[in-house]
Amino acid sequence: MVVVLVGLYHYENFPLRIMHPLLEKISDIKPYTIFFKQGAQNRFFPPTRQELELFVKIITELKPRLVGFSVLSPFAHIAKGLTRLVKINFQPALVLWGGIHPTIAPQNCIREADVICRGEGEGAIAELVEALRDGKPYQAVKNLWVKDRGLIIRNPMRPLIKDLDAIPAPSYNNDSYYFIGRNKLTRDDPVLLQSSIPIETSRRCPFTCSYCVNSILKRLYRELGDYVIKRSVGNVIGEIKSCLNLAKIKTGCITFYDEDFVSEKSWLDDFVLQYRREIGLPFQIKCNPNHIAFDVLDKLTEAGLFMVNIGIQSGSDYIRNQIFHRAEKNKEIINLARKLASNKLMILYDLILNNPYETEETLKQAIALILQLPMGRFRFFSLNFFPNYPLTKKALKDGLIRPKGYIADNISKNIRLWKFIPRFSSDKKQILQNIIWLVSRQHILARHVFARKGIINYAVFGNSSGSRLCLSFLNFIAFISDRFFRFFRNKLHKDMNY
Ligand code: B12
Ligand code: SF4
Repeated sequence: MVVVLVGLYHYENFPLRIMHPLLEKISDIKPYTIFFKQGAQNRFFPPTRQELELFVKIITELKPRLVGFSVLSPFAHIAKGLTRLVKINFQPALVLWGGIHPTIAPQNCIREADVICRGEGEGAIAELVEALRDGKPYQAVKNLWVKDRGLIIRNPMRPLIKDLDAIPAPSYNNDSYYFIGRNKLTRDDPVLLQSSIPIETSRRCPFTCSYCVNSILKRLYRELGDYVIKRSVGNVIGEIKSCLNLAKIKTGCITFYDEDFVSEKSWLDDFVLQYRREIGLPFQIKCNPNHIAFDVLDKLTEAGLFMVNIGIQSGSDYIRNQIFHRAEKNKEIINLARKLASNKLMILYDLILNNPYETEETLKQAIALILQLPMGRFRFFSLNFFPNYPLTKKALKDGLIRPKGYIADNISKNIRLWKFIPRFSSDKKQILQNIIWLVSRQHILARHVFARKGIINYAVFGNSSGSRLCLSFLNFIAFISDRFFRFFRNKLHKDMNY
């Protein structure tokens, strides 16, 4: 029996790369995975006609009994379109949606698919395919919601996986993978040509930021087992080694995608020892500024840590603590960043803009914070409101977003929403955001020319007509430099035809 899994806009896709080898182990099941398009630096282009035709061609050739989509909220609209294509072109296929979007917004998703999976998918998909293969009923499989003769059967959730070592590691270079993108179909795994190997050593995160899925999952999974779990160090090292052994890999480093890499101290001690001895490649991690001890950082630096991604998210303690439900203060962020710089580590700062809760005052605090931070790269995210997140509920209650304005379909239709783009405007908040973009994006120029000469402080914090004029000048510079860089970037992406 053929099963086709479909991933959207991300070739790396851990969940499908784990589920695919898991399905391979089940007798008489032949899985294929279509990785449908790749996002490019926070930009997601709609599918082209050729790409949709390629998708249909694969589905009609493979004739699957089950097509399982992995769906994040921003791509629900794309999943809906592809589901329709499956239904039109190969009717016998049962369509299953799994992933974060069906987990947090099941009511919306069951309208589109025959079956949805809430929460972890490994156990549920294995039971579902076995039932389909044997012609047995699947209506009672835990974690699944099933449409059955006009009714929706909502099954309870199963316990969380206790032992991550017991499930397959993500698989690469598989003969049954298809990659659709840039109007072409390729069979060679593009992830193996990247300069970095993506690795995840754990699931989930102990925190509950109001704009993050953990705030929902922690509640949903309350009775179902340990929330944050880690693979054993040996298992992780084994995965890295097998990736390194794959012929095509031209890797220079490892990227650990864990939401909070440093969550377990004894695990880290063991990791440092084994990683240094057996792998030794430079690696990067993400961490919560409030959650990493300096001695841990020293050990990781010795083991090869070269870059740390920290979430600042706002320059205001009030927004960060009260609105985003994150505990750290500016003081702690500055201390951590200085420690990272003193360890000679590269820093990648994350900042969320276009947040309706920010005020002129809090945006000025962000500029003051950025000017105190050691040099680093910044990534800007435009705040998006995902279904049922605590921040979304609050913003709806506070009248800052409209019930129809934030839904996932709209998110995916508006590709620009993902990026913060400086706009020429006389609105003071927009101007201050443009200056934040200028100070951090063009960190070096801004630091060495504008900040050193006190121009930024004069423009942002002064109250004279001279400072207002200066602010307008910086606003103009931000706008022009964005247009300048965007012209070349767009040209590059157009040429690459994502
Ligand atoms: C790591 C990560 C990334 C990595 C991905 C690395 C990789 N190699 O896959 C990077 C940095 C590239 C990334 C990018 C993005 N991410 Co991200 N990311 C995560 C993170 C932290 C972990 C995801 C993960 O790998 N979990 C481990 C896997 C095994 O678990 P899982 O994905 O939940 O899958 C399980 C179940 O959901 C289910 N399942 C999943 N798919 C399917 C399919 C079927 C058929 C079935 C039955 C079950 C099933 O079974 C899986 C195994 O049990 C999550 C936060 C989180 N805790 O989910 C955010 C998260 C998924 N990201 C998010 C976002 C918004 C993005 C971006 C759009 C950000 C951007 N602006 O660019 C892009 C989109 C990329 C894309 N097209 O997928 C949001 C999605 C919000 C939402 N409501 O959908 C999340 C939830 C964070 C948040 N803000 O809440 N991300
Ligand atoms: S620290 Fe990061 S991963 Fe953890 S809840 Fe907050 S935003 Fe989500």
